[in-house]
Amino acid sequence: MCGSGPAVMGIVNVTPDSFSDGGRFLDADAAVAHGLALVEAGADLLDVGGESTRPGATAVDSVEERRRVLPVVARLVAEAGVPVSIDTTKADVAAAVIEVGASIVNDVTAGRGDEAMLGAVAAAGVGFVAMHMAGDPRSMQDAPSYDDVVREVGDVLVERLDAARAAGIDDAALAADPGIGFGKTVAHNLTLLARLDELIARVGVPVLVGTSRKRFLGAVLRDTAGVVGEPPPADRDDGTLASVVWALDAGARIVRVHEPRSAARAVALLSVIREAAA
Ligand code: PMM
Repeated sequence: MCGSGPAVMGIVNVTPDSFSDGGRFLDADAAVAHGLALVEAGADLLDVGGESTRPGATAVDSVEERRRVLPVVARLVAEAGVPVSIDTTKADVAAAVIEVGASIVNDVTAGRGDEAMLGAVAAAGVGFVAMHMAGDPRSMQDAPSYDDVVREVGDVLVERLDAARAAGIDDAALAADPGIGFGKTVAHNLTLLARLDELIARVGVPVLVGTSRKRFLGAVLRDTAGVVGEPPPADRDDGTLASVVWALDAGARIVRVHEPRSAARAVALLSVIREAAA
């Protein structure tokens, strides 16, 4: 699914309740304009979502989810000039959106949420991002617990990638994602980032990392580096950038962000530094 260098995935949430940008792009025109602005700012691909996965979010039925995302994906496929991914856990939503041109399915349940998902992706021959989540968005932050978070997240990802291959998805179409913030404490998220190189070596497919504006950044920044209190999501882009640079340096192939300009510049700069080092 990946080209030669790392790619920046811009986030387009067509939802009333996403943690960072909920309600801002619920209208299709606003969502399309936002997607185009993300590409202008440096996004190499776009990820469109119609159901919030934030902790405690309520589920959306597939009729409403399709109503939100279909017109936005169709127009972005026509106008944005970059691949468009659909962030969904439902096979019928994925199939409908693939019909209008989406070329990647990003599933936060890695195919566990809908037993028809892997078959639908295989039949369409599109890319598939398998993300790790412990539990579901309603319960995942209740009391996350692991003996060794990197090993256990790796075990699940390896199992889901095997299931995807068994369903007929091409190896070259796969990516894996540790699911930062999905059933993890602040310490679990930091450990996953600290040992990202180990996880990347283990899963053997390109790895996508999504830290953008997430709560663990607010928690880490609270009362450090001159920050008093926990900065809200909109004030976490500098923390996001630090984590993006770390993830890229560890070998992440896709970073999923709300603000692609600084991430795209970090990709370019890291590539020049690597060339100078070679
Ligand atoms: N995070 C969110 C939603 N979808 N998909 C992948 N693959 N990885 C993530 O980390 C991820 C995701 C939550 O963030 P948002 O509500 O701002 O989209």
